Amino acid sequence: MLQKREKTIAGDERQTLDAVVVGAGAGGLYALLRLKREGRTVRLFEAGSEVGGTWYWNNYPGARVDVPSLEYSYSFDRALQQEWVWPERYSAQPQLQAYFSHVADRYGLRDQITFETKVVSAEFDESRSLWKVRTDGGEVVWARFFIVATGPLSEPIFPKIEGMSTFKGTSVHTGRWKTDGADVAHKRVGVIGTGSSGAQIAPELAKTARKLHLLQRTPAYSVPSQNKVLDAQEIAHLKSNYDAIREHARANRSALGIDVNDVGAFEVSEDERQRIFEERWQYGGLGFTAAFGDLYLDVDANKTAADFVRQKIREIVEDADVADRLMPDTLIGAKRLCVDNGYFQMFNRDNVELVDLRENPVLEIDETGIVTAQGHIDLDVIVYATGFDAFTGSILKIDIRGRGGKELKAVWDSGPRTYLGLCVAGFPNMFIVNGPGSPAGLANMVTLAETEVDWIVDCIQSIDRQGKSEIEAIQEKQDCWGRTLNEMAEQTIYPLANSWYVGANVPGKPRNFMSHLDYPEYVRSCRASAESGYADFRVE
Ligand code: NA7
Repeated sequence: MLQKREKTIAGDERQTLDAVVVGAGAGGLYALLRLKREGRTVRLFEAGSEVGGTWYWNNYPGARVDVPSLEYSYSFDRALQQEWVWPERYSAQPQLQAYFSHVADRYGLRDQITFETKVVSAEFDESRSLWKVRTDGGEVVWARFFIVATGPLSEPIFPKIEGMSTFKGTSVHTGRWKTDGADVAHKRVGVIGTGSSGAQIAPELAKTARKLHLLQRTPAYSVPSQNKVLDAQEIAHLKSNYDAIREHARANRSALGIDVNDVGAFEVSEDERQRIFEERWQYGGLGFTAAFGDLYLDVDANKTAADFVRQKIREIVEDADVADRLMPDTLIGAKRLCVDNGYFQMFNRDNVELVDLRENPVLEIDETGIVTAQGHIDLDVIVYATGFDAFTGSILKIDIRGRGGKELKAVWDSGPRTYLGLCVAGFPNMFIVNGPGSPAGLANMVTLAETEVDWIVDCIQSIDRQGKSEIEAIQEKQDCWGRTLNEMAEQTIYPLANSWYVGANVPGKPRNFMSHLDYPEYVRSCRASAESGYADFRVE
């Protein structure tokens, strides 16, 4: 599609693009690539100064993907798959960043990317069926399609603690390490948070810090990654089976090559159950909670896995009091399971101290550290590993206005509502990648990004072939999609935890389970929509 130039009422000439994409992470990059291949005019705006999204911002020590790298990578080009070498089973952030950078170079994507630029607003002009997109640099661009690929875990949240701003040392959020990073060698460090980020960064910082205090509000379940360097033979073997690896992954709810054991936890003897858990623990990674088919469905079954991990913590942590305080008492997996590289082992170091915030809450932060009920912790660095305003945070930072000037923020007042996780009623020609209502957060995010972007680009192509100008989600279909998501979630343990999956980590955020739980089923729904010629949408 050639770039159109038109005269505005005021007589100035302006460009109308086919699409504006926001975010140069896995989803945004692939959207740009696909649209370019279709000959579309596209611009991508990225707040950071490089591509990579999550893997650009989260460059804290110890940052590592928690699913195998061979799977957490694009599949659209077999040549790319074969060329690129993932040296470890679970890649560290620099390798992931290098991969996305390579993709941007290999497919010539950089010319269309404007870095260090945030999209601040996007408004749908109904009279012209165009999105008016404004950046923080004051630039205004018009586009037929507006593609939001800002990532479900990209808007960091900080706790509200009195005196935070008075701290004279270094304060840094794991999700903004890129810009605010800290050198902790020989320093006194406080890490707040025990989710995936806290469990990854703390053991790494503890290696060089003079003293590391880990401030824990809720004890976390964590399983070892059993990460390893892949040798040449292993890499060659995996690559020669790439198609089968992808196919196996795509058949799983998580779009990951996890072998799900369909047997129930109580269908086997106690000894057999322990053997299976041990085997999964030794193998490492998120497959631990796929040891039995009912761990996410049945609270008693879930407890068997939780008990196993609790026993492991007792075995690993030498100080019994510390082990007691590390003991999780919630459901395992209902909050995202941490995958670590020596998290519990870290507590055996002399320079590490666990601060249990349930018995010893934070009162305030002052110039020199953190004041808890039991006294003052002197610190040089405070690391906030306190998570993200998931799914909606980064989308709602943009002032998005759809039909009739309606704000997305207002439409999502009681929680995000989408159709297929891709579109929102009242917001024609807007698409979200890895957004709420899709399997984002629970499925392989790169595979999901490819699935969604392929759907979006095919949809755009189809609209043009049909000679139409707008596609918009239908309210009733969207309501039905929301009910389906809830029904799926209610059969599981997910809604029972105060996790980012339900928005409970952000004070005041309405509680909604925001993800779709079954990637293959999700793909079937998207495919059915496309095969019907988008009959489930309003296309005009
Ligand atoms: P998470 O998983 O949301 O973890 C955030 C952690 O921060 C968690 O342990 C929270 O405790 C803790 N937290 C949050 N606010 C506070 C306050 N006010 N005081 C003390 N502790 C607090 O974020 P991550 O960045 O670790 O991981 C996000 C995802 O990225 C992860 O799931 C992977 O998919 C990759 P809480 O449990 O709420 O008591």
